[in-house]
Order: sequence, then C-alpha cells, then structure tokens
Amino acid sequence: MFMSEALDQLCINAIRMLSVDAVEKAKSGHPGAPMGLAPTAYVLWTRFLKHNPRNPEWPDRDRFVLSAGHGSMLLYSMLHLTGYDLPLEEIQRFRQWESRTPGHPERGITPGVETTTGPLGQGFGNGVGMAIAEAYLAARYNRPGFEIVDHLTYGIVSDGDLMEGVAAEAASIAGHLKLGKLIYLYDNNHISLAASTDLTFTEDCAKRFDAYGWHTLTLEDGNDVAAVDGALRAARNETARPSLILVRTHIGYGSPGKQDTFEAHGSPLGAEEVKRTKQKRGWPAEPPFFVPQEALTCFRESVSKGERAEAEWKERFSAYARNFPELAKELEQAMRGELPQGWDAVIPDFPADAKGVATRIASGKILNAIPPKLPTLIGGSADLNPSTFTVLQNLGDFESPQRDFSHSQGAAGGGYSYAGRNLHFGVREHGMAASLNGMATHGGIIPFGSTFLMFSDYMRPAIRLAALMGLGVIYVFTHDSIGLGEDGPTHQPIEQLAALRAIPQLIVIRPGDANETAVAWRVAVESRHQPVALVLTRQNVPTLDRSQFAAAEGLRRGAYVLADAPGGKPDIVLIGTGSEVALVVAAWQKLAEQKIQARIVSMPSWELFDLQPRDYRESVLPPSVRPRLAVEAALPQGWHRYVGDGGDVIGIERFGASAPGNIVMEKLGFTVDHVVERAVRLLEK
Ligand SMILES: Cc1ncc(C[n+]2csc(CCOP(=O)(O)OP(=O)(O)O)c2C)c(N)n1
Repeated sequence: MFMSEALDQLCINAIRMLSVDAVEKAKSGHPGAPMGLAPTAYVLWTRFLKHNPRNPEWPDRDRFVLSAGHGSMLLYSMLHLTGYDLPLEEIQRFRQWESRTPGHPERGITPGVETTTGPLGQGFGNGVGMAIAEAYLAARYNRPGFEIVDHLTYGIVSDGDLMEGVAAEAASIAGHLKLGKLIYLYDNNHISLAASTDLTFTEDCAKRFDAYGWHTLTLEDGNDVAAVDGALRAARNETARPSLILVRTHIGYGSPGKQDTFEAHGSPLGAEEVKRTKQKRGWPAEPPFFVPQEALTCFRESVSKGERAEAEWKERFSAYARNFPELAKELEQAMRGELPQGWDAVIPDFPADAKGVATRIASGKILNAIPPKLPTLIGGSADLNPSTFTVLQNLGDFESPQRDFSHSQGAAGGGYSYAGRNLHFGVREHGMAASLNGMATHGGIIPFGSTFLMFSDYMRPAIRLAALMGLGVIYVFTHDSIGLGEDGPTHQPIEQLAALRAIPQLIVIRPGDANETAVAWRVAVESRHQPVALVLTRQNVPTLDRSQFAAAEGLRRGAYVLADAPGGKPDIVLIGTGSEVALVVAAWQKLAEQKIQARIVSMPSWELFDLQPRDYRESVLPPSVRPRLAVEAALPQGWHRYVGDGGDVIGIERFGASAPGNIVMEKLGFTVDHVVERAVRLLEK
C-alpha cells in the first residue's frame, strides 16, 4: 500500500471508530451507516466539498445534506475531524441533554449542520430546494466574469430516503429542472431498519433516476476510494442534470459479527463486538475516541484550504461589489435575511366594499405589489396557480434554459430561465414543501408555496420541520372551508386549521377581509425565523369599512376588538376568524337591535395573540365577560381555551358536503340567525 493509501485508510477508520465509540457510549444510535459510508464521506469532505470549517456561514460554501439523518454520527465525525467548532467532548456527549450532538442532525444546534434530518426523504427534498436557491441567485446576481454565486449541493441518501414518496416528488422536480449542481450519493447497502431490502425495495434505482432525467453512476465497491473520487469528478462535470451516484456499501462494515445485518442499523455494536471490530481493522482497543494524529492533521487541512477558498471568494466578491454595487448590496442584505427599507410601501389598501373580495384574490394583488422591492421572494404552487392567485405576473418562470417551451401553456410571463421567480412545482405538495425548506435554509430567498388548505395534509411533515428549524417559509393555503362549495367534502377542510395550529412555532393566520390579508402578508414576510401559513377564502368576503371598525393593523396582535358594545361594557363577546368575521359583524348588528350589547373580536391568529402580554389579552377577552361565542367554519377543537367554560363555539364536527358554498354554510349553521340564536342562548344560560 502506498503511503497516501495508508493515510486514506487511517482517516476512514478514524471516522468509523469515532462513530462506533460515540454510539457505544450513548448506548443508543446508528453505527451501521457511518461504518459503511466512511470512505464515501472521506472522499467527499476532504477532496470535493468546498467549505470552511471556521465559517460555516460562508454564503458560497457547498451545501451538504445528510438525508439519512439517523447516520448523524457520520456527520458529527466529519464536522469534528475537519475542524468545525465541535470538540471531542461534544462527540462524547452524543445524544445527551443539551449536547451539540443530538440524535439526529438539527440545524441551529450544531455548527455546520445545514438542515434538520431524520424523517426520511425530507433531506432529499431540502437539497433540491438548496439547488433551486443557488440556481436562482446565480442567475439573478452573477455577471460575466463574476460568478459570485457558484456552489454545489451534495447529499447522502439511503434506501429509506429513496423509498419515501417525498423523495420521488423532489427527484422528479430536480430532474425536470435539470439542476446540474445537485449531487447525491446513495448508500446502497441493501439493508434498512427491519429487514434486507429484497423484502421491500427491489426496483432498479439507476433506471428509475435515469427516467427522472438524472445522470446516474453505479459503483460496485464503496470502499474503493479512487472509484468514489472518479464518480464525484464525473458528477461535478455533468452540469445539465442532477447526479445520483449509487454506491454499493456494507452496513456495519468491518464488524465481524454484524456487517451486512440489520442489527448494525440502529443499535450499539456492544462492547465485545466493538473490540473485535477494532481488532479486525487494526485499531487500538483503547482508548475510546482515539484519533491518530496523522489522520487528524490530514482532516484539519480542510481548515487552511477552506480559509483560502473563502478569502479568494471574498476578493472576487469585492471586485463584484466595485462593479455592481447595487446588486452586491441587495445580495448581501438578502443573505443576512434582512428586508430592504420600504419593501412594503407598495402594498395596497382596499376600500370598503359590501360585496367584497375573496381573500385569495386580495392576496394575489398584494403579492404582485411586493416583488419589485423584494427580489428574493420566489415561489409558486402545486399546480393550482389559477386558483390560489400566487402567480407573480410577468416575473419569469423558473425553468432550465435548456428546455424548449415554445408550445407551453400556463406561463407567468417574462421568459423561462433560472432567473424566473415563479416555481412550477406540479402536483407535488410534499416535494414542494420539502424544497421550500431547502430554499429557506440556503439563505437569500424568501420562499412561498401554495395549494388548497385541504392539501396542507400532504405537506405536513415538511411544515413541521420548517417550524422546528425556525425557517421563514410562507404557505398560501386557499379554499379554506366548506365555503368553497361544490367540490365537496374531499376538498373542504375541517380539521386542517386545528392540525396546523397544533404545530408548535408555526404561525397560522386566517384573515377576515382584504385589509387583514394585507397585514397578514406583512407579518409573513417579516417573519424570517418562523413559518407562516396564510389561510384564505375562495369566496368573497366583505371588505370592512375601517372608519367604522378598528384598523386591520390589529391583526398583528392576533386578535383585536373590531367593534365594541357601548361604553366598552359587553354582555357577550363574539369571536370570528376569516369568512366568519362578516357573519359575526352581521350578528352583532342584529343583537344590537334586540338591545344585546356585544363586542366583536376578529381573531385571525391564535399564535400571534398568545404572544401578547396578559393585560392586552384580557383587554380583548375580559375574564369578567364569560359569555363568549367563537364562530369558525372548522373543527372547534382548541377554541375552548379562548371562550372558556362559560362560552360556546359554532364549528363543524362532521365532513362537509357538495353543494354551492352558501348552501353548505347555511346547512351547517353558519347563518346570522343561528349565530344570534346561539348568542341569546348563551346569555340565558
Ligand atoms: C419517515 C420515516 N419513517 C421511518 C423512520 C424510521 N427509520 C429510521 S432509519 C429507517 C430505515 C433505515 O434504512 P436505510 O435508510 O437503508 O438506512 P440504513 O439501515 O442503511 O442505515 C427507518 C425506517 C424515519 N426515520 N423516517
């Protein structure tokens, strides 16, 4: 063996043993994947990945996603060994309380972890989003001779990832978009958690990805360093298609008793087996967490290499900034996640109008007013543009310049290129949501995605991760209730609002009219560290006369008094959200005729309201006024927290029905008379 080959093996074994020892000490974790993948990760991280361990935030670094998040110790080993701020003590505290090495990689906890992974398939989708973000920013900001956005997105994906539907959606998107700077390595080890893959997963993945339009390469031996190197080179040279390198690996490689068995997947090897493994690989049995100095020195070259690469990029960026000061400023600001001054000066005001407008249509108008001031706001829908009103008119369609669109329909206008700001996700809600997360983690982008509220169910796993990561993703969910009408119960959301509200750290906003929708968009764009779901109607709702009712700015506080009883002394509080605000307004007027003093509260967002100080909350919902009636065309679950023991909720505890929206509303109790009747009954109680 040549010296350099011996050093390669030493480094590779260092990755393996560090991972094995950490899992062993934690008495929990997944040693098998890191052991099999060590050579692949070694080649990728030391020879290809453009990164600076001293600055994990460097904007033009290559992105790396470990989609098979259960193999977290592989990533932590790479981060520690190559010199990130992840000392050995943290590796020794793998999976412990408040360590920087949680069970699965979590963005924001460990320097160098780009995205939170663990739910299989999500990371695959995130990487696609990162590559979309790179392509967009490169197309918008690069100038000839100044390629200041120019990096790759790498990922390691597993059998589980490729089995998940979300990966199929994301792969299809990436292949269609010809994202040539996306390179995934597939840990083809024929073993999953509970079985060998001949029981579950027997399709020809190379053919499958070929059919998606990917460039595929098959490696027979994942321990062949030169072959992995060659494949990565070939993948890097392929710029017109994303690449999948199928690497035949062996789970638990080197463990005499557990290699190639599913027992190596998710449990510590056990003290005896660790000893035998180390012996077999010629590794000292003691001490645990041993890293030979030669190996560490080799890995740590990443630091000087990374610092040089970043310094060189900074020089190029300075030259760019001298030539294109405006663009440079814009990009820097976007990468910092800051909003340009006055970005929202252009958002329209809507005049009072009894006939009104659907909040989805108001949203479309608002959305189209913002973009010139906010060039990094990009997004689209899962094939529902004509219904969700999320097209950015004439701002281009995000597509590969290598495709022919001369016969295409459904364009937003403005040309097809990676500078297009309209993303066509196709009927792939889950892939859309996972990509949005990747765009957000990439930085420099304010991503939005849209579909019917009903189909938020198809996005839920990714929405949850956006919330967990604290990403500023915006969801535009239209057709928000039975009020959508004829499409019937399959399309009429009932429990979706409650289900979204159940996700911690997600802000859900269901604005009551066009002007609340405008404020809701402001909140959504300003929310750079929390996802926001805008929940909008298909049907018209009156635009309230704000000279008669309180200003829509009240939406910022989640709930506000829209109109009050004389002297601010209500007998009853009526609470409405979205389309039901108009209903409680009408009921309030009717109650007044019967000399019943009511207050109306518009409550578009529980989450924003919960953030308010107690005295504000009690000023809106006074504890002394026990009769409170909430009206919302959705599952009432959760409302009792706001209406209290003395209150009542008009909601829906069944599926909807197919009929015109106003009829379904009426049949299910959403009429002025019914609201009045229930209010009176509540007062009599
Ligand atoms: C969405 C989702 N479903 C189930 C799991 C539980 N789980 C973790 S790893 C795994 C499968 C492991 O197989 P593979 O992806 O081939 O990884 P390997 O065993 O090769 O490490 C499963 C089912 C998960 N993490 N995410």
